Amino acid sequence: MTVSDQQGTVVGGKSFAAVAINCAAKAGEWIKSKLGNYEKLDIKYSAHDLVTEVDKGSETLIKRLVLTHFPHHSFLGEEGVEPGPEASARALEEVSEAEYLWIVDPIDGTTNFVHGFPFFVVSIALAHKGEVILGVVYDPMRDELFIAEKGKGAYVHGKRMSVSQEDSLKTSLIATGFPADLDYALPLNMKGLQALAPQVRNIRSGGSAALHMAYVAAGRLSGFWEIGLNSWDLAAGALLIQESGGTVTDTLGQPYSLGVRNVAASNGKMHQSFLDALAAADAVK
Ligand code: 2AM
Ligand code: CA
Repeated sequence: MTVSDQQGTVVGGKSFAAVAINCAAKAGEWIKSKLGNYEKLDIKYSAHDLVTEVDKGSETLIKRLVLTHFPHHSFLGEEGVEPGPEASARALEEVSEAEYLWIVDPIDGTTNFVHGFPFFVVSIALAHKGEVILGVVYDPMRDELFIAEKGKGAYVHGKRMSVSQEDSLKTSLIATGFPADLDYALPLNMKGLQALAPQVRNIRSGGSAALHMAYVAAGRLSGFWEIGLNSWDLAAGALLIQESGGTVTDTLGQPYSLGVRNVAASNGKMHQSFLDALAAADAVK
């Protein structure tokens, strides 16, 4: 590793953060221009799991830009991996030795994109030896860019973010998702939903895990949980929350790592009640 690498920059080049912002902005603008205007829709895993040529194009754009700046870095993108949890785990395993790994969801919220529901983002994270050090989530419809660097805080519109203050379920606004996996993830998530709905202030489900995570970081949601997600849905958002003073674990309460699929993220203050309620409903695993 060169000295300049340790500082997060390359001689004559851009910082990791500058490249991530550039990628997210370019991909986001392009995606927005394609809203209601794409040609091909493919079914990946089931009719609940969609991909368009815009997902693939966005990933290619980001991958090319990242590798132009950092040719020796590794890249893990949603569209480069076969559907299903086993393939995801294998893909993560294959890059587990990477020193620098970019983890990219070219459109998080593809179903929304397909239907024209304006709640989708580009999510870009960089991990160093398995630990996320940079996270960018960009919402092109609202032109909101959420960014965090490890140890340096998290920002939206250039303003420091912090999580919300609710310290009980009954004052909390939480979010979840409805997973595409109908055998395992959806039924488990529904158990949690059934149990939590009467205990919290209310529940939202916007259809983008990465944007829900960004909203927890920004204090707009008290918490978010979902079963059966992938590393690219969570990596950037997890750092946003941690750097905003919140807590990210799996639904069993284990600390966040790239392999987490069942996530519980919150402002930290209601985290234990959140985990306890999910556990009491037998909705954690
Ligand atoms: P996507 O839009 O990138 O597919 C909504 O519940 C969340 O689940 C979204 O972040 C969505 O990401 C993700 N998701 C959709 N299908 C999935 C699948 N088959 N496995 C894991 N996550 C999925
Ligand atoms: Ca996704």
